[in-house]
Amino acid sequence: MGDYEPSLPVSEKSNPLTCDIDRASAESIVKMLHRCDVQMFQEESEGTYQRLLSDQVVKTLAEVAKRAELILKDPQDSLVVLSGCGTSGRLAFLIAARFNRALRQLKQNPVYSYIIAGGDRALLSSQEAPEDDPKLGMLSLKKVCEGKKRVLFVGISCGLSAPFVAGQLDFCLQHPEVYTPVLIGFNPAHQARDEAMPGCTFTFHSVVQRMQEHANAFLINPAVGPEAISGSSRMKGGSATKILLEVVLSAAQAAAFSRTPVTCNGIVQHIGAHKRTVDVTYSECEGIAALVEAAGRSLQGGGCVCYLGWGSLAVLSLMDASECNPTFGADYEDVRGFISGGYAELNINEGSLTSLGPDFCIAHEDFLHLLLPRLTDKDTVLLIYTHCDDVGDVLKLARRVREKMVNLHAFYHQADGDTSAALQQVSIHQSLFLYIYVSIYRSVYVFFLLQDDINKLCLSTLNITWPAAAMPFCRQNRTLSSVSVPQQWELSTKLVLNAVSTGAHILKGKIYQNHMIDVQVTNSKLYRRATRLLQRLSGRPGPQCEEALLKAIYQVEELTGDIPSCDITTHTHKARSRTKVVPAALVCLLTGCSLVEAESHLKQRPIIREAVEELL
Ligand code: F1P
Repeated sequence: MGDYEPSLPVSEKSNPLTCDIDRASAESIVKMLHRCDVQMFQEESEGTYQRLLSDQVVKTLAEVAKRAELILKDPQDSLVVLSGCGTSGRLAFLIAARFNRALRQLKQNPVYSYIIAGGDRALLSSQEAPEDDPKLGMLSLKKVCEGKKRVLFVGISCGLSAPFVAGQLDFCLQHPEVYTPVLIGFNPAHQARDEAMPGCTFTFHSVVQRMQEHANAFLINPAVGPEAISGSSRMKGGSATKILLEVVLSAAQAAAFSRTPVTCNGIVQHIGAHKRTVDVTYSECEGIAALVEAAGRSLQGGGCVCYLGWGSLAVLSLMDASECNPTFGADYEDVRGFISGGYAELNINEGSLTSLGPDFCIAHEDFLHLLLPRLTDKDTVLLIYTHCDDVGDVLKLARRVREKMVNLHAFYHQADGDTSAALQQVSIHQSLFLYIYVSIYRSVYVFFLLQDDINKLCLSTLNITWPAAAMPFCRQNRTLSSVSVPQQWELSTKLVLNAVSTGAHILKGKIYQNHMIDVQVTNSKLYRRATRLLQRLSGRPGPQCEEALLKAIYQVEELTGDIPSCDITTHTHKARSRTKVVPAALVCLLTGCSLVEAESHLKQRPIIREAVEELL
């Protein structure tokens, strides 16, 4: 047990800063998350792994930005593809969409494409199994790149572990005349996963080694420290992915269209701006904690949490909600996201997915028809927007919600109100200046009036105020400035929503110390993590833990027939329809009881942390 952590990759280790997060108050949880997120920007010290700001990382970021710049300047038959699984794929979508939008505003053709394992439904729900399929990864890359002569491929796997991404990277390495592969992840290269993959002669580790030897392949793999909840790479892994992609692609766009060459210094500055975003966000610790508490109370009482968002912040809320199922074994109804404008606003490859069922109904209208009639004061509704969104529409929705329930909260981003500071930045003809000044003044005034009405309807309001510079010009800022306002808002929103959903599940008792006990065992990475967790908590040897896990997955008291000889894919497929497998296996290991007894023990004690603690 003692030596199990040193052998783990950074992304799977438990974080000493959060070892008692399961007993912390909402406010302490938020403070711990802040300390963990700050670790992303820690400098490299002797004997430690390279970090976000290490020279080598910054140099590689600059080199990749220059490759992207070449494509932007000569986009004919070229593509930049961003690809990943789970959160990594969702971020690939978010960033590709934003940078394509910026290109369209410049009257350029879009060059960015995204791939997510499991297709577009994985943007909104947990589809963990396709992540294990390297061939599927390779085929989906081939399809997206059909007919292209030059492709910059960015594969993202926070743990340097997803077979889907390994298959794509291997394909790129085999076709260097077309593909330049880039890998983003947050473990040192030697910690890349070295486990055989179905139908492959390579492992993730061997692909990384080949990339290291290849002059035309790039590895961006700073360590960002262990996650606050062990292995929850949606948190820091996701935030750091977002930062890295934005830093590279913003630098490339500025170099291609604003005659601002890519420099290491520019890259360092941009990363520093993201660090400030983290600090500004967590300076509102009390407001975030109020949301964590409200959401926690709802989940504890069997209620749900609904995010109602506008624009790209709504996309982040959809992402956060979709991650609660695999991360905490939550039901899809526990935390749900909705976006103003629905699929038309989301604009995904496969169009509307509403035909897949109610879990894929994501518009505010769907919320009003399907969910609101069922909501009570036990549930929490959170409005998520910025002062650039249609605040009148926010108010309308807030009123509809308040007719039904009181537990309504708001989270919005806004400038610090100093419009003149913003205007000083613009040098234009005076009458036009005056016109803009009056328009801005009027819109700011209207915003404050509407905002005041919204505040009165809400139990709590988290308002993050950002430096005024250029703020009122949000629409223009949705373009190419190196540290654009939407990037700040988005990162800030991601941090807050991750804190809300993680904190709420901690308060619900889903976490023991800083481990997710009720993790879904739906792919090979999660299967291995579950087995390790059982080993750690029970102190029993690995094979015994795996046996207990399999019994819980297959719901049998003895492993008979061909179960032990089946591969992990079969096990994880079976586990998709099962709940509480890891807690049940743990109870069996700790007490020696039967599976039926373990399940009844858990039924009587629905708070998993308490059920486990009682036995430890
Ligand atoms: C991909 C991923 C995570 C998800 C879960 C399963 O991880 O889908 O996004 O939260 O942990 O794995 P990675 O390939 O980016 O390491």
